[in-house]
Amino acid sequence: MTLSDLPIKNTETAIAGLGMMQRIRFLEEKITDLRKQQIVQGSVHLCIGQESIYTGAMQALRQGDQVFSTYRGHGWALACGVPPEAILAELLGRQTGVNQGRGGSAYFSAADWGFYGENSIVGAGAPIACGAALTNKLTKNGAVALTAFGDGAMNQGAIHEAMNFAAYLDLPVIFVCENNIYSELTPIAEMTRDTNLYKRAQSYGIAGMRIDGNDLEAVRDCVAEQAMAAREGKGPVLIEMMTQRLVGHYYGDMQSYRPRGELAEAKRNEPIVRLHEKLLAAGVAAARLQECESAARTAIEAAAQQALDAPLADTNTVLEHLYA
Ligand SMILES: Cc1ncc(C[n+]2csc(CCOP(=O)(O)OP(=O)(O)O)c2C)c(N)n1
Repeated sequence: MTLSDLPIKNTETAIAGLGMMQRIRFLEEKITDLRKQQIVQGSVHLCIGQESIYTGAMQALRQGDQVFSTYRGHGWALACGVPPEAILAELLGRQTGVNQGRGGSAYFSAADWGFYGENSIVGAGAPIACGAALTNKLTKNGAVALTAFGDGAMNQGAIHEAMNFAAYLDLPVIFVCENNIYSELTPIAEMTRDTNLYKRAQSYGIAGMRIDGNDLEAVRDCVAEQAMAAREGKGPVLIEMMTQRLVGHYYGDMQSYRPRGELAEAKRNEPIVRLHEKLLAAGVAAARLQECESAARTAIEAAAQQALDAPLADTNTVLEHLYA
């Protein structure tokens, strides 16, 4: 028996988690739809299939903690509490967007909700998270910084520098590697000799572990335990969360690099279906779960309408917030 086969521990928290995962899924599907119609423009990276990572981690963190994601960050933002209408308005270039349309899909931030931002430079969020964690340590504010990145990013110099720096100074950083087994279109197994990425933690003298990232409770429990350790001054940790994206690397990616059958297998293991089945097995009524799904769908539909009805960003303000 693995951790993922264990029965649900806390039904109400799991139902809340299911609702958040569904909101993320419907948000991403809505964005896909808007991108298809070219109402949303430009590059879009979706996190469909990886929702349990954001939801589980944010069920474990607390107010005041800081999150740094990659360009695949809509799910992190929503799980941090950023309102969906503000995320959608951002992607639609509306005045009501979290950054009034300046950030778009891949570069927005919402510090009021602890979401310190996306970053399209692979690996670049990790050193910035170290800066936040250094502040946390020096001011003794009790907060932890979580930085998330992909398996491909593990081969970036910035990640190495950040882990070494955080380890040496015992900084409260949770390094989350969302291992979806591809870096853009290249499998991780074709880029590195040992694909057990969590083992690299040992060389920095910090704890490292691999967990099932598609299991909401496994993610929540692991992040909760590691956040507590970090708050106690025990330093950083590397958590490798195994997952799969169920869509292309970016919108429009035909995924011809995937071996036959891989996607079908990934769909059988996807986090929303798995949690749904677990909750039914735990005796939760199907009608309750149906209500949960309908509420998520209605919330995202309403948010999209609100965002579409909002005025476009004011181009006269384009030079605001520039420092040079
Ligand atoms: C420094 C840098 N190098 C290359 C790129 C181009 N690039 C964009 S996404 C990506 C793949 C990253 O893969 P991974 O870290 O596994 O994250 P995932 O996209 O799977 O979430 C690459 C190489 C970039 N944006 N930044």
